[in-house]
Amino acid sequence: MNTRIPPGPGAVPMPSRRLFVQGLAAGGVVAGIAAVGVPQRALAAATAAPRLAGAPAVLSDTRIELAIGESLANFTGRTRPAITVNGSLPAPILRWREGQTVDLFVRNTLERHPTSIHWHGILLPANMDGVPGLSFNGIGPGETYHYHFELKQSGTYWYHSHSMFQEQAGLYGALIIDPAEPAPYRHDREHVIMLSDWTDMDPGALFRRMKKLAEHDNYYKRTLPDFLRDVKREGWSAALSDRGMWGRMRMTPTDISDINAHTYTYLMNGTAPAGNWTGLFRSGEKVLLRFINGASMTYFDVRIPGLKMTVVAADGQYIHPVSIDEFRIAPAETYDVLVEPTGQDAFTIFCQDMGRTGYAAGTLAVRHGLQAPIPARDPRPLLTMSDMGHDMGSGGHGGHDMAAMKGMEGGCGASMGHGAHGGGDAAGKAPKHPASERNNPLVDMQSSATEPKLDDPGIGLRDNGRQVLTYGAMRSLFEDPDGREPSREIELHLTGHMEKFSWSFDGIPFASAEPLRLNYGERMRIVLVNDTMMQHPIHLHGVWSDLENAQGEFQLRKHTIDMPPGTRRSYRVRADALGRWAYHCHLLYHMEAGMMREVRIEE
Ligand SMILES: *[C@@H]1O[C@H](CO)[C@@H](O)[C@H](O)[C@H]1NC(C)=O
Ligand SMILES: *[C@@H]1O[C@H](CO)[C@@H](O)[C@H](O)[C@H]1NC(C)=O
Ligand SMILES: *[C@@H]1O[C@H](CO)[C@@H](O)[C@H](O)[C@H]1NC(C)=O
Ligand SMILES: *[C@H]1O[C@H](CO)[C@@H](O)[C@H](O)[C@H]1NC(C)=O
Ligand SMILES: [Cu+2]
Repeated sequence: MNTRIPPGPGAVPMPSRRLFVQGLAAGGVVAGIAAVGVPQRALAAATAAPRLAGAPAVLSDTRIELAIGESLANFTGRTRPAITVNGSLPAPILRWREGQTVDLFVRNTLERHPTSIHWHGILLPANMDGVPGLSFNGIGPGETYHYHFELKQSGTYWYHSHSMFQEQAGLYGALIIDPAEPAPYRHDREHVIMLSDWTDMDPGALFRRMKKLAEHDNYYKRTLPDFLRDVKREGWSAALSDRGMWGRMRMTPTDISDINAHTYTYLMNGTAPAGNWTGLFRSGEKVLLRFINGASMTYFDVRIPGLKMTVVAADGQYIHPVSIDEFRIAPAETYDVLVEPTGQDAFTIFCQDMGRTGYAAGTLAVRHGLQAPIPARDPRPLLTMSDMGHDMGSGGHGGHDMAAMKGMEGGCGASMGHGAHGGGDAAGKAPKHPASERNNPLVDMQSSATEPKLDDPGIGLRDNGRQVLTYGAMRSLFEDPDGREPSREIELHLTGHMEKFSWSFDGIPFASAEPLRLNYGERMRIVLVNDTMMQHPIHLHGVWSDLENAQGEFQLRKHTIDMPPGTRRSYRVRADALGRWAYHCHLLYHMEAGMMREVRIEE
């Protein structure tokens, strides 16, 4: 039986969406709030206030004072509180040079709440990493924390708050480190392109809504008409069994992301689509675009119609150049791409969300005031049983996104035991689930597929006629910097319960989990198995995550490893940084819901 749902004609058409907020052309921070200000009065005053100049856009001193505070932002027509760095959203770009030592004095001017800054992907001492409770106690109101570290790397990174939901409220910025040695490519100019998601809601209230009604933003349930269309195409029995299975798995095929454009306005460099953020070029120039996904919950699919992109770095680290038309960027990832715009005065940088509910967009142009057409969003992708790691083992065909179902344990599996005899070698190994997952009320899914799927472009990007970046297509420009074979292996399962909006590793949420202990100096392997139906970008602080290929060889150095549904991926870690480090899903609300561990590197 074929359980694949073709993404094209079968996809649910986009209803007209009154809720999709394009944002305001001139949206952004409108006023700072003095620490002593009365919020109500400040809110009223903000309507008339001019847009603040904010901090200089790029800060390059090695001794910098940054003030974290509350500002008022108006991205949608409503004035809402935001958390900013020196009144700027995104926070100012920090730009330094490899080998420099920097001193940052971060002052908390918030009235009541502690804050923090984490330097994402930067190798530094544990007490400089900025995670309250692990690295330090956080920065209390009125306090200043002195960050002091040496820059031992180069590339495109970013920084953000690690306190509660402050990242969602605006506390994120780009961090660029110029290399000590010349880059392996040439470029004439560059732009930092920071993508993010903005909500008018109080981020804490949004989290509470997720706990209460996790499917709030996913009301594209398949309806009777869609079902009848399926029947026409596939026949009754296929359509029925497909629908029945989705019901038992408690997920509609259109559940791609937890929160989408019904809640979010997507921003490019702090600008809503209506504001068409513009980066300039001269025809024929080589332009380096440093893409950073600073969103709390949003995967973006990025393309520039009319331009090929050459990816030259991933997560700040050089790779062998790859020429593509489109890439998916997970929260916290960065990609550096080269483009050579020519023949047109303007090109649209189009970044649709993975669920195809909205987009961030901006323009590359020869001068301000130009715009190229904005493409239509792709059809809404539907998850396949294979995406869920629950293929029915139709055997034989299917290629990259087919993984045969093996005997399944646990809830959803029990209802689907149509005895599959996996599709031969492509079937992979049946995973062994940790005992803590069994009979665990916080775990509603277990997977049966165990493929790295490094060559799979991902849900909604397969066979779209464009060349799409995959992890499999990227190789670090250098050999394994450690060289040793891993001496041991830790397997962790990404687990969750959709309706409870409960997320964890191995079914154990952060609050009740023991730290993972690594021995100082060891080279070890982490194997992640995604037992949920969602995609999770997993970030280990303090050390690199050296992704392995399907043969277990070093392939790609990253700081954030994306884990699509239906994948098992492994990476090597050199435990060369003593101390307590955070290890978590970089979807902010998954982390807050418990998908986090402490990693302790000790002698
Ligand atoms: C938000 O900004 C828009 C456009 O600048 C303006 O028309 C609107 O009045 C502002 N809304 C509030 C509540 O300040
Ligand atoms: C945003 O884009 C503008 C225009 O290119 C630039 O001047 C500014 O530095 C950028 N700011 C941030 C925070 O990225
Ligand atoms: C940020 O704001 C603080 C407080 O107003 C100020 O002392 C500091 O110089 C500012 N930093 C920059 C880089 O402008
Ligand atoms: C954005 O595009 C509009 C319409 O083409 C134009 O009026 C506006 O000036 C553009 N903004 C910038 C920053 O180029
Ligand atoms: Cu997650």
